[in-house]
Amino acid sequence: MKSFIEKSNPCVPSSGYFEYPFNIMVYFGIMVLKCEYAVRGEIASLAQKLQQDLQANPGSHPFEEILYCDIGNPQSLGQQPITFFREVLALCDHPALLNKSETHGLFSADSIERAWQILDQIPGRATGAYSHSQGVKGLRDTVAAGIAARDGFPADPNDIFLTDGASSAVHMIMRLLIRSENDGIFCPVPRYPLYLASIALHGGTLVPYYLDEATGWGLEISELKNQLETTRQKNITVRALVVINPGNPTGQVLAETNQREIVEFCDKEGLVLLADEVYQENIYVSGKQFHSFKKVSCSMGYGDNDLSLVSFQSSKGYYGECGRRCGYMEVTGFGPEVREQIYKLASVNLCANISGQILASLVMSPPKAGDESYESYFAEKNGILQSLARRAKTLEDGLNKLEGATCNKAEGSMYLFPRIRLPNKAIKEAESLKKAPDAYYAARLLNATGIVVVPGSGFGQVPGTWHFRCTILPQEEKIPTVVSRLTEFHQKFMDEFRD
Ligand code: DCS
Repeated sequence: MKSFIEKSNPCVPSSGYFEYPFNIMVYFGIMVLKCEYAVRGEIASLAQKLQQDLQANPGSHPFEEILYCDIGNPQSLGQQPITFFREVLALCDHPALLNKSETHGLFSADSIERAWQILDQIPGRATGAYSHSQGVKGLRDTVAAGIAARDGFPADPNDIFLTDGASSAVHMIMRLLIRSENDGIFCPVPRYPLYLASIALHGGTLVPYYLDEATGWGLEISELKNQLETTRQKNITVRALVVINPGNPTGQVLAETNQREIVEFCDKEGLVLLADEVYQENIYVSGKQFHSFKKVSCSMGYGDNDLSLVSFQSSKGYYGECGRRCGYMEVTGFGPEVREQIYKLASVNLCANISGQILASLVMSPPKAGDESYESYFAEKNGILQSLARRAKTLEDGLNKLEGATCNKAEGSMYLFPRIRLPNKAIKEAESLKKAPDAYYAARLLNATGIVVVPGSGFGQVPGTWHFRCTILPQEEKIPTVVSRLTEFHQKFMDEFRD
């Protein structure tokens, strides 16, 4: 039987994109073909294959286990969920437990109380039913109250859209903003690949602005101005600016003064500010603090009609509930006609999953002083964050000791993004294999050590520079092994290709 692709009709007119085989173009949208997502790329597939090899044939590779440093997925590497979150989720999903006397010995009093509150907010107390497309109103009230408590400025539940992770919120906004390939979205380089993928899927143009590695991945307004001017000359209308704070893959935390400049720039140039703040609680260095763009713009006196701002939050955070697909976006500074269109887009998906919606409300309103869970909640949270800070430091120090490598601090988020200076011979070898040099390095590293990282080329980087992204997430006791295996591999690699 012929495959799906082989059955394609060769008579379909060409769209002018010659980089894809003609028969593939016939069946798949060009936006899909142009979409790339490096985090689940070639290296991830190789890791999966090696994992299967090790299971089927222990001893078949020079390492016993795969050390995943590629994806920001803390619970897949053994991080334990926050007890309070899970208790409330379990009780909401199985309310019959609330009427059992044993439950009071097993669950904390505040998780029982919170579960009742949440169930009362959900029509029919049914967590298996669709909700309002923007999310359950009572849960949005809680999220808005949490934002107001965080920022010291009011938040309106009608501005909150609960979503299946931050990704679906980002797609929704790209769909809204992009009308044609003449619409551009400013994105940092390097940046998390979701933005490249989503802009491609929606047929727009990614307009890069470069973060300055030499100043700890600084975001310079002069760079934004230059890139904006160049882009306008190409007849591209830049509609929005994406800022990822804390950064992925770069790990930097923006200073408030810098954020003020960014707000002013967006205001002056009429850009929508897309603030990706999914790592807002993952901060590891004293002297750095997270400030939401909502707070910064409010403190500058910007009112609702002065700046169009969308802020994204997610189930990632320090709690690492990635698979729960919880998220929200807070949408301010748009007129009612635009809001109506956003609501329409949300309705096309019917609603976000209810567990994720509940989790969003818990993340933004954790236990308070006096609640039974208060102390254990903070002990769990601080335990995770302190361990991540130690892991980040050990890895950063190890990476900075590699020949020719330099690595900025992970001030926040979950990643380090070291620059590696590869010998010319290694670059030539990679090119002869039609691979980006950092992808070649990452594949060699994986085959030799079982360590999985993501090549820098998937995030964008200054041409001619090479990097990789390494998460700080392997269990703390495994971090020394990651450092020692990486160090040994790197030295051998450099020696092999020394000019
Ligand atoms: N924004 C940033 C900066 C991210 O890092 C991620 C996920 C998302 C949005 C999407 O989050 P949701 O899970 O809420 O959709 N980060 C990916 C990464 O870099 N590794 O794992 C996932």
